[in-house]
Amino acid sequence: MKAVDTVCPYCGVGCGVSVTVDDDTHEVSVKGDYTHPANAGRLCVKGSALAETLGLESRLLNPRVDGLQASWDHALSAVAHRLQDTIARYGPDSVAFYVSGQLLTEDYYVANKLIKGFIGTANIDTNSRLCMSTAVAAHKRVLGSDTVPGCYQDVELADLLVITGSNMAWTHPVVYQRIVAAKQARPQMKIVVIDPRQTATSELADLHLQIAPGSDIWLFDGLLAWLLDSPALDAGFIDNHTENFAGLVAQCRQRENAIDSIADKCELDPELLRTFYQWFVRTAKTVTVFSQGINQSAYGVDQASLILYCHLVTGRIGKPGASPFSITGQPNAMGGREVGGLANQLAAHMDIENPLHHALVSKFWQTQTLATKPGLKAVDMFRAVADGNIRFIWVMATNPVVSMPEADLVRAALQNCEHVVVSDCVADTDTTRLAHVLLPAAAWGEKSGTVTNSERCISRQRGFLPLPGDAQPDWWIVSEIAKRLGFAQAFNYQGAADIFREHAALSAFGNNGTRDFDIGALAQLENSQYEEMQPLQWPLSKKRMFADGQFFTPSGRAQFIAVEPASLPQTINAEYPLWLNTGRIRDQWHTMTRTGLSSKLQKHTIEPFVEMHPADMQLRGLQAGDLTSVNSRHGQCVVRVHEQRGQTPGTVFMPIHWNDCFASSARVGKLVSAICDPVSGQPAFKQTPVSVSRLPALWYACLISPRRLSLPETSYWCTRYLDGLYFTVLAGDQGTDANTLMSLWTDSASRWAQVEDSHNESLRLIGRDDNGVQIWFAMQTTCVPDVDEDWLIASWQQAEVSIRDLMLGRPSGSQTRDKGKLICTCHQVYDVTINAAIHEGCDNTADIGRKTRAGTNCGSCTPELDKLLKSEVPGQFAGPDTPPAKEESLC
Ligand SMILES: Nc1nc2c(c(=O)[nH]1)N[C@H]1C(S)=C(S)[C@@H](COP(=O)(O)OP(=O)(O)OC[C@H]3O[C@@H](n4cnc5c(=O)[nH]c(N)nc54)[C@H](O)[C@@H]3O)O[C@H]1N2
Ligand SMILES: Nc1nc2c(c(=O)[nH]1)N[C@H]1C(S)=C(S)[C@@H](COP(=O)(O)OP(=O)(O)OC[C@H]3O[C@@H](n4cnc5c(=O)[nH]c(N)nc54)[C@H](O)[C@@H]3O)O[C@H]1N2
Ligand code: SF4
Ligand SMILES: [Mo]
Repeated sequence: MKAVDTVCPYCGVGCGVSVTVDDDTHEVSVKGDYTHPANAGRLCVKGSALAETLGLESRLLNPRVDGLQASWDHALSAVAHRLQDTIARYGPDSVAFYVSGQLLTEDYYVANKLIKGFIGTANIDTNSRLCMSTAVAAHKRVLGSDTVPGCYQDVELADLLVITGSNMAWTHPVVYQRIVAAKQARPQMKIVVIDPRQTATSELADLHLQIAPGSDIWLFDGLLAWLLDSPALDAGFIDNHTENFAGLVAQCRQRENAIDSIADKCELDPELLRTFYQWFVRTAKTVTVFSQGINQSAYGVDQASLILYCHLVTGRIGKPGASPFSITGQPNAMGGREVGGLANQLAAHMDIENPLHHALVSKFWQTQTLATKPGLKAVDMFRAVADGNIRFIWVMATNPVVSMPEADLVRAALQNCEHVVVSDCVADTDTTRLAHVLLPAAAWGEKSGTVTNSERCISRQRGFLPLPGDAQPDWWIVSEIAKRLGFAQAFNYQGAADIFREHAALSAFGNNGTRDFDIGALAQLENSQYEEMQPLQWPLSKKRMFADGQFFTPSGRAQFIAVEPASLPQTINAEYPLWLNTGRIRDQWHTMTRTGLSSKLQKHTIEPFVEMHPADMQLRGLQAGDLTSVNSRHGQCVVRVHEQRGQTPGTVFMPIHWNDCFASSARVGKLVSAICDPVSGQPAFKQTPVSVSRLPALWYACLISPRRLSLPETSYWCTRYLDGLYFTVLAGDQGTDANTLMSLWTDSASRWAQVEDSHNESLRLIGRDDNGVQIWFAMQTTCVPDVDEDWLIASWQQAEVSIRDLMLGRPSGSQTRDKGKLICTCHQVYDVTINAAIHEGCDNTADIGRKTRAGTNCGSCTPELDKLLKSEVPGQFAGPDTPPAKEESLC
C-alpha cells in the first residue's frame, strides 16, 4: 500500500485527502485527512467520490495538432511557431491566455510569468474573473490589499453568522458542517441566510431573508445607515483606522433609509429586516460570509464594499468570530490571486500600474519586456477574439464555451479565431471541440504542487499515480513553450519545487512589510522539505489579518469610498417576465468533466432542470416534469421544469453544470447576459430576464448503450454514464420508427429484437452483435419508459437473462421500481426508504442513519434529511429538487 496526503481538487474549502493505492491491484481509496486544519477528516460527497473519477476513459492522452495525433515536440513547436508568428505580425496584444483557479500555484505562476513578463502583454485572465474578481476588487479598494481577513474558526466562534449569496451546504459543505456542529454546541448562535430562494443552507437559518434578486445593495446600505445611529458604532476604530468616514456618512444620509423603504426595495417583510438589523447591532461577534450571490452581480463591488463597511464601522474585522469573510469557490482561487493571474495584477499581490511594483518584478524576473498596462478581462477578451483583435488564444483548465455569459458568442469567437490552443485533461469538452492544438494535461492524482484555500492555507497537492499516455503537468507544458520562444534561462525549472521557491522569494522581494502576501520564509525549502510541507497559513505569523487596524493602503487606513445604490441594469418585461438565477447543485462540479465520471454522483440529480414556483407553473399551464423552452434575448435552453415552492414567484433557477456534451440544449451560459460589474468586470450571472414555455413532445424514449450513439432527430436528449453504460433520455416532436433507428445504428448492432404495439404508441428494440447486447431502446408516447437501471447494469452481459426480461428493462414480475429520489449518494439511499423510516418512528437524522445508513458517511445529505423530517408531506421538500411526477419512472 502506498499512502499519500494530498488535497481535494474541488472547492475552496481545501480539504486534506488521504489516499491509499494498493500496490498490486492499483485500487485507490480516498479518506479525509484527519490532520488537515480545514476538514479534520471530513469530506463531502464530491470528495468522497474522488476515486471514482480517476479512470482514463475520457482522458486526453496525446497532443493533437489540427485534428491529428502528434508528438510533444511537434505540438510544442506548432504552438510556439503560431504564437511567434502572431506576435510578429500583429504585436503581443494580439495573443491571450485564458486560465483557471483550478491550476496549481506553480502552473499559474509560470503562465503569468511567460505572458506578462516575457511575451510582454497582460492579456491573461482567468475564470476567477467570473468567480472572485468582485471580492478582489472590493478588498483592494477598501482594505488596500486583496486580503481575506478571517479564517474558518471565525464561523464557529461567531454569535451571529450572516450568510449572503452562498449555498454553502452544497458548495462549501465541510465548512457548513463545521457551522452545523458549532450551532449544535451553542444553539444560541444565530444564523441569517440572505438568498432569493430557499436552499439547503437556508434550512439551518434562524432567519431567512428571501430578498428580491440583486437587492443586497439596498439591504446592506440600509444596514450601514442603521449602524451609523446605533451603539454598535466603534468611533475609536473609525478615528484611528479608517479614512473618509464623513464622506460616507454624508452620502448615506442623502438616502431614504427608513426600514419600510428598504424592505420595499428588497421585497421583504419590514419586521424581518428590522430583526436582522437589530441582531447585527447587538452582536459584537458577527461574521458575514459572502459568495456568488454578491459577487456575480452588476454592482458586486459596491455590495461587497458595503459588507466591508458594516464590519469596519463596528470594528468587527480580523477578530475571533468577528469578520467579513469572502469564501472562494475554486481549489486554487486564492493561489491564482497570489501569483497575479488576473489581467490587472502583477505577481505576488503587486499591481501592474504601480511603477515601483513594475520595477521590482522586472528586476526579479530579469526582463525588459514586462507588460506595462492591464490586459483584457474575460468578457472583453472573448469580445476581442470575436472582433479579430486577438488572433491566438490558449485556454488552460477551464471550459469557457460553457461557463462564460453569452456563451454562444464565445463559441462563435473561438470558431473564427485563427489559433485556439487548449490544455485539458479531458478529450471531449465544448471547448476542446474548437481547438486547433490540444495539449494533454496531467490530472489530479498525477500532478504535484500547491493550492491556497479560502482561509489562506497553502496545502500540498501530491501525485500518487503515474502520468498516463503523454500527459504532462501544466507548468511543464508552459515552460517548454517558453523555452521554444527563446526564454530558456527564465523557465529552466526541474520541478514544481523550483517554481514554488521562486514564487516565495518574489513575495518577499522588496516587500519589507509593505505587502500583505509574504511567504519569503519558504524560499529556501529543500526539495525534500517541499515534498513534506504541511498545510500552512499565510501570513506565517498570525491566523487573522487587520486585528491591529493596520491596512495596506498608502495611509495605512481602510478607505470608505461612498457607494450609490442603483436599480438593476436590466428589467423583466412582458416578453421575458422571469428572473433567471443560476448556480450549483450538490453532486456536480462545474461542467461535469470529472464529477460526470462518477456513477454515484450522477444519480442525485439526473437531468438538467429549471426550478419554478407552482404559481408560475400554473400561469403557464405547466406540469412538473414537462419539457420547457427557456429563452432569453441571447439564446434558448430545453430542460424539464421542477416544481419548487422555495422559489420566489417571478424567479426561476437553473444549474450551471450541463453542457453540449451531456444534453441537447442545457448550456445555461448561452442564456445569461454578459453584463459586468464596472469595477471588477465580473459578470452578473444571477439575474437575467427569461421566459419559460411548455415544449410539446410526441414521444419519450430511453436509450442505453456501452458506446455513445448517433441520436435520432430529437427536441431533447440528456445523457449519463453509469457503470460502463450510457443512459440517454430523449424526447421528440417529430415521428420516428424502428426502421429509421435500426439504420441509424446499423454499425453498432447486427441482430435486432423488436416489440411494437399496434397503435404505434410504444416500441422496444434490442440490438446485439457477437459481443452481446449493444443497444437497448424503449419509446412511448406518454412518458419516459420505466427501467430498473441497477438491474439492467447487472444483467447487461449475462447470458442467462431472458430477452423478454431484458426487453422489459426489469426482472419479470417486479413492480415498477419506485425508489424515488436519491438522497444519500454515498450509501445510495432514496427518499422512499427514508420516508418509510420516518413513518416507522425515526425522528432525527441520527436515527435515520442507524436505520438506513443515509447520512452516515460524508453528511452532505443531512440538510435534505432534515427537510424530509420537517416536511408535512414526506418527499415534498423545497431545498433540493423535488422529483417531478413524470421523472419517477425515468431510466
Ligand atoms: N457542489 C458544488 N460545489 C461547488 C462548486 C460546484 O460546481 N459544485 N463550485 C465551486 C465554485 S468555483 C464556487 S465559485 C462556489 C460558489 O458557491 P455559492 O456562491 O454558494 O454557489 P451558487 O450556487 O453559485 O450561488 C449561491 C447562492 O446565491 C444565491 N443568489 C442568487 N442571486 C442572489 C442575490 O441577488 N442575492 C443573494 N444574497 N443571493 C443570491 C443563489 O440562489 C444561490 O443559492 O462553489 C464552489 N463549490
Ligand atoms: N451561469 C453561470 N455561469 C457561471 C457561474 C454561475 O454561477 N452561473 N459560475 C462561474 C464560476 S464561479 C466559475 S469558477 C466557472 C467555472 O467554469 P469552468 O472553469 O469553465 O468549469 P470547469 O468544468 O471547472 O472547467 C475546468 C476544465 O479544466 C479541466 N481540468 C481539470 N484539471 C485540470 C488540470 O490540472 N489542468 C488542465 N489543463 N485542465 C484541467 C477540466 O477537465 C475542465 O475542462 O463558471 C462560471 N460560470
Ligand atoms: S468540501 Fe468537499 S469539494 Fe470542498 S474541498 Fe472539501 S471534500 Fe472537496
Ligand atoms: Mo467559482
